[in-house]
Amino acid sequence: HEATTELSIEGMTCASCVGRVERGLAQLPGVIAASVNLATERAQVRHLAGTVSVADLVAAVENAGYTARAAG
Ligand code: 9UX
Repeated sequence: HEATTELSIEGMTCASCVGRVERGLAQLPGVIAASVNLATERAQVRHLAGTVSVADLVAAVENAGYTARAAG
């Protein structure tokens, strides 16, 4: 089934940053959609349960050049 994971992201300063993070997350197998809010520095990731871990999502954001952690 589908699940949503929320991440807190640091380092984004413009709309292009948002696009980089969204594309980085969206290309992971199992991810259905990724939506980043620049103002709140949060990402909501919809994915198939069990296909991606928080660590996978964090790694994708870091590969795009930003810092992420599971949102509290
Ligand atoms: Mo523009 Mo966002 O260079 O890093 S993409 S600030």
